[in-house]
Amino acid sequence: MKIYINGRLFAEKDAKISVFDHGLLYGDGVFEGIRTYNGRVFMLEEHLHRLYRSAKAITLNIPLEKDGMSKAVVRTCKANRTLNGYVRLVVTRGVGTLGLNPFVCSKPQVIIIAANIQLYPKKLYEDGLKLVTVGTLRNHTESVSPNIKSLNYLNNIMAKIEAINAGVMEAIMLNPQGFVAEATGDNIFVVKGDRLRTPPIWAGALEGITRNVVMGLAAEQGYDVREETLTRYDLYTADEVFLTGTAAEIIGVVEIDRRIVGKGAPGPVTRRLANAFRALARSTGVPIL
Ligand code: PXG
Repeated sequence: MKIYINGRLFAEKDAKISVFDHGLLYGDGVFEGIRTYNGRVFMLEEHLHRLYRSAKAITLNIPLEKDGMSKAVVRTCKANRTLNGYVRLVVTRGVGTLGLNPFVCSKPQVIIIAANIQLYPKKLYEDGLKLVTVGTLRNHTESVSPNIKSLNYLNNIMAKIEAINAGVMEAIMLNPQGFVAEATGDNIFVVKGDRLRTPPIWAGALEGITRNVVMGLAAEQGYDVREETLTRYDLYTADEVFLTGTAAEIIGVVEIDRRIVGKGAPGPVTRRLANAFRALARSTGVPIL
């Protein structure tokens, strides 16, 4: 595998970053996870917009314009023939001292890894996911905004640990007001009849790119799609619940806190949207070759 670091492609064994990089020392940096389908980078522009917004929010100056970054992503995918894969784009604060001050760091490091991913097992999509709501709250918007896709994912990792300890794979995180925010690396949707609801951004959800695509597809298909504050009660009493994210795409939820969701299998709305999403993903994006 060839890894991009600051404009150069390195063999995997030579792709190295300093132990004084604040990305490592403090989780000081931002990232994106992007998919390639059928030789195209899916929603690249949207991912880059979010990356630059995250960077701006933490006063990190990315040493490349968006256009240059777009070319770097495509170049890395091409070098690895990542035609159906996963791209991790990371920008760290760079090399600094053993102190928090980010302004002493030399210059941000840009890292791009293009991998041929292992998808979630097919069975998970057929059977659906079991979830629990956990005690770890999503970050308060004025602590670290959930809209910053930062390299510090401890908030989400703590929630994931709780879920795994409870015997399921994924957690639902609530915000400090007790409303549903999102899963640890996915957004959440609730279906009731022909109504689709997802928590608003202010409630602690990352503005997921898959979320936005799914909201558009669902509206096109005639569903009444809206952002709405959701409580655990809304989840327990939904016809269907599903998660959306770059890695998972769309995945049905069949159990939450030991309550069976709907009929206990991924429902028809979930399946219909998942099919529409896959069709779109296969046919759009920035070409790699
Ligand atoms: N919420 C959080 C906290 C996320 O990190 C999403 C929602 C979904 O957003 P997108 O834009 O992907 O629809 C994310 C995205 C990984 C991985 O390797 C995580 C994400 C994306 C890609 C890979 O765990 N998180």
